[in-house]
Amino acid sequence: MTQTAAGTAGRDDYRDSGLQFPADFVFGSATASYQIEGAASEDGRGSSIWDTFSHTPGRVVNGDTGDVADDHYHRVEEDLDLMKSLNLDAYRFSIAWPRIQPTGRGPVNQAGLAFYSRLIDGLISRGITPVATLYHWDLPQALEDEGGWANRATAEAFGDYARIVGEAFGDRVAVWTTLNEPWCSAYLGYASGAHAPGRTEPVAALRAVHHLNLAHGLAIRALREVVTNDPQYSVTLNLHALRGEGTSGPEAVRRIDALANRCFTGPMLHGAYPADLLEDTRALTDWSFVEPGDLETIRQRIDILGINYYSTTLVRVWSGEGERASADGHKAVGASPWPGADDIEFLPQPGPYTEMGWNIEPSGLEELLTAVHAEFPDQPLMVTENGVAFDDVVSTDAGGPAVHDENRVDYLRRHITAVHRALEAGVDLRGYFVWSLMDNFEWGYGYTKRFGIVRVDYDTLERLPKDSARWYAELAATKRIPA
Ligand code: GCO
Repeated sequence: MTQTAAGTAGRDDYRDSGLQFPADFVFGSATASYQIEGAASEDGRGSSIWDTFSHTPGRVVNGDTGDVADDHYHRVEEDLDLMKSLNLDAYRFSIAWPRIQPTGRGPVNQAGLAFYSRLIDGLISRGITPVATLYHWDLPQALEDEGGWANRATAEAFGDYARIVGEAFGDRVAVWTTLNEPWCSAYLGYASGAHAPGRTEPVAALRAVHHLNLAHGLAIRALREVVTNDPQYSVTLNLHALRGEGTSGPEAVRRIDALANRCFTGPMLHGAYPADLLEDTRALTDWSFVEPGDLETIRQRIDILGINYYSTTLVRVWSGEGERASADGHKAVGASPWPGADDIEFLPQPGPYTEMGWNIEPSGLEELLTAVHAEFPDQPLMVTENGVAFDDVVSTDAGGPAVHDENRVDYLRRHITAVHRALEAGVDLRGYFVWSLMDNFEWGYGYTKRFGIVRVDYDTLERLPKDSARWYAELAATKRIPA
């Protein structure tokens, strides 16, 4: 996961067309429950940490909440038809734990199960493969009240929840993903406070790392016991594509690689936390919350490692002079998300930039995939998120309103070219999911950032496929990068 300083940047611009993907390569799109569903207090859904957080003044831009979001809960049939019209091979969605167990434990809310059952059946009947994520950040608030992910019992509750969902859908889901981006759950939720539950406790963040890892292992174990089809198991990580600056670059990369990447891949795929991670964080914790047997539980064979990629991260060790650079783009507002790494600088990177302020660097994706493949040669990979927020403009054409988002098409073309290059380099890569199917609630940024290939008008909730959606639909149908 560690990249060299210069990388392949500048080799060329990655703007290829006509590249052909294998016939069985999956092109899908991804969403998450809290970002699109709305219906936050309907049909017995319990409250999640994101309900609490978004309803707390000052936490989310404009005070936006997911109360209505894209109203997907009520428009699921229309959205399924939309997916079909975009020729998607697969759809990656997440299940809201508080819809299934309103307080995170105990009785099952049948109406919650019924909603996802309809969604899954609707996908299958349209020939779209269901890829279900068990946790995309909407922890039941009742579990946070007991300590949240800093608390071991949350991982155990997650195993029970996985079993319930596995019993309900374990005859139909093709790919199970335990967690989405546990890095964000742990570090943004418990260290920087930029995400729910908004805590700024570095030690709690490291405990959360471990309990999320444990939750992953417990969930796969529970699923394996109850499913009746032959699904693939996976987890999705936002592995950081790191680059080092100057002579301290390699040391800074090693430190952040341990906190960002190897703290998950270590226990999940090698069966141990990296020694240097334990050493680097020694002043904060002795990691005695890792109990005997945990590492065996966490290390489960997975069929797919999901990787989310948006941009690169440039680091060096702070010299101690002047102001410490903290241009850590990935949603890191608030306190530092990096426990024990206060001396690491996050440097501004060359543009162009997206509306999130993230640098656009397709070579980072190619390098990341190649590096992960080199470390885990037998592990099939999937890009489970990649995409871009831009300030879209609705133009009124003769044929009606349209969004001519050439910039998004360009971003997708360049990153899908990078994916193709990784494939050619021998990486065992099975698919690519664009983030996102439609504009949605972008966490701390509320509705101000539009990642969709389909526009959502937040007044009328109407869906309008952008030009990028048409481009992507052609790619999905032909498996060839359109001109
Ligand atoms: C993530 C999440 C998505 C985000 C997307 C854009 O990567 O943070 O999986 O929920 O919306 O990444 O920030």
